[in-house]
Amino acid sequence: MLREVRLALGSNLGDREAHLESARVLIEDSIVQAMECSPVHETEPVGPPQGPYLNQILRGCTELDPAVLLARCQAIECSLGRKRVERWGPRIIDIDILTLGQLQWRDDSLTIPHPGIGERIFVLAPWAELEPEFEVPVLGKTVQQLLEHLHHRIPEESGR
Ligand code: A4P
Ligand code: MG
Repeated sequence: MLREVRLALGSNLGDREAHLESARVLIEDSIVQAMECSPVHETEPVGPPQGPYLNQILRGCTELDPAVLLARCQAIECSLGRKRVERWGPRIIDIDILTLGQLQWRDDSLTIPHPGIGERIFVLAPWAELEPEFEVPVLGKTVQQLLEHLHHRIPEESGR
């Protein structure tokens, strides 16, 4: 079944722009058809102290089912040299699945839509430049509405 897919890329180690570029090439080869990309945003790190991130959102279509999609994303992370050290720690490349059509999915290794969407300015800000009026499944709000909601909350909460 061909479905729309949205992925979030993040990198804060080494040549961040090159890592995003490599990820985009591999994703277009093996996951996403008719891919479109948001602008790249430099963002302050959320989590333990670490360097700033480059973040970008990709959208397109895919035939892959959720488990295969996750496996391909993780294979690409691996092939670019990602090591899983600490949760929320620095990384060469992170590929998160934001949405897959209207699918709502939850098992031990995968939650779709990604549970952090509404809390993450580093996801919502670049996404809003790509498609502000896209209504996020389950959350029932557009990307722009979610971003504005986050901006209006107390600063300490913003981006967590
Ligand atoms: N997993 C469950 N659902 C999903 C999904 N929808 N997409 C599981 C991808 N993976 C999903 O992920 C841990 C496990 O989540 C995976 O094994 C998969 O089975 P991970 O990539 O190993 O660990 P993580 O990325 O450290 O954790 P998590 O919860 O994905 O964190 P985030 O949301 O990715 O945050 N600051 C800035 N400015 N920019 C960033 O991009 N990223 C993070 C990580 C922290 N701070 C950041 C940024
Ligand atoms: Mg992740």
